[in-house]
Amino acid sequence: MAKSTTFIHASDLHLGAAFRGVRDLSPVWADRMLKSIPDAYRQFIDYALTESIDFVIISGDVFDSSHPSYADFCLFCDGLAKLGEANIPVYYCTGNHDPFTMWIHDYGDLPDNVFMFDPNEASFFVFEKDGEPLVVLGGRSYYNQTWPAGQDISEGISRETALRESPDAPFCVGVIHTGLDIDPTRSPVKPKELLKRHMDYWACGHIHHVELVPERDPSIAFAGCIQGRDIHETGPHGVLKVTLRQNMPADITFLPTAQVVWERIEVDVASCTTISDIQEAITTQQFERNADSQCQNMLCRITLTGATPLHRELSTRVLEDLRLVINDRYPFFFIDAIVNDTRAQLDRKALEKEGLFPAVYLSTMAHLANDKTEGLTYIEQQFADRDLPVPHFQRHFEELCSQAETLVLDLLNEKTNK
Ligand SMILES: [Mn+2]
Repeated sequence: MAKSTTFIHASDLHLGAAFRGVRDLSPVWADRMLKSIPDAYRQFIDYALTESIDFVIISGDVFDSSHPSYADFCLFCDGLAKLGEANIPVYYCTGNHDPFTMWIHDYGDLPDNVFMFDPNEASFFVFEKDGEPLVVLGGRSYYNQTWPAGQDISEGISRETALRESPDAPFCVGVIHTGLDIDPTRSPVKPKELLKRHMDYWACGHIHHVELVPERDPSIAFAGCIQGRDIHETGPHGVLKVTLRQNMPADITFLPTAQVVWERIEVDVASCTTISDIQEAITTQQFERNADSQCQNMLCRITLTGATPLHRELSTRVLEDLRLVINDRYPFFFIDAIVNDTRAQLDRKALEKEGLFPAVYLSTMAHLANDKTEGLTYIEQQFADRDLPVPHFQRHFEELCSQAETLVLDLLNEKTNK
């Protein structure tokens, strides 16, 4: 009979992460954020207890700091002990945020059901079910906060080495904390190299969103963090429930754990004629986005876009009032900032017809945007003349030209309207 195994792959719990910045805006939401990581962790443990799994993998960065608080250590251990009572083993590697040297000796031992991979070399554990070996897990922990350049964290972990531990085990799983080829600063590994090792699944940590490689029939997976910590970690966050069956692709299901979801929302206000229309447009978009997010609490940053006659009305004061009014109305949503990226409505045809300065400016810009090489050379020369490093703007050249044109026309327009 074909064998199978089901486990939960979690990573990047970041217990103890501080939510700096939110407290200045709202103590209520700062408290909600502080509770969000412990609650996301409890949700992950609940899944592990209720989803009929064989074991749990945690691929590093359990703690946000290399010196976690004793309270966070106890929180971690309480969850692990619950898994222990249910006979669920946990296979765990440390990451760059919670390296092996820093906390392991100070606070006490982890419960007996927890197996930590060695930071000095590849190490292996065998998971047995009904008295027979089912999975060999091979992994390596971070020893320090940095991984030595030129050393391969996955070295020595392959189907071949894993099966030396237990030749009859049908499944082999790797556990590492790595930037893969996405973040070359953290123990990078080429995906091609990992795929050559013929493991059934690589449970990876470090990238804070779900990433499956290759996209079809993935055997390398990042579970992402369990709770987004700031506006750079938008969207749902959770853990992966993975089922491996012999000669079948891995079956991977996302289980949400985030208690608050961060979102960036662009709201096109071109059709709004009053500030209260804008308020309604923002609220509509908030509800639409929330419907997809599998999480009630949503912290969002709004960017207003589009050409609108209200462009000049949207002062910092008005935007702040708008933010406070909307935040007061819906207790489950919070806007941390409203960014004004709208532009004035300009009648380009009329400007060109007038033949005054704006017309000359528009034709110069059209010429510049058409000849990318000349434009780039000119801009690079301007940076060089000022001894400034040249930023990587080549790919965004057209976008920058359009933004520059809008900005200048806006400024001209403001001057003439004063
Ligand atoms: Mn991390």
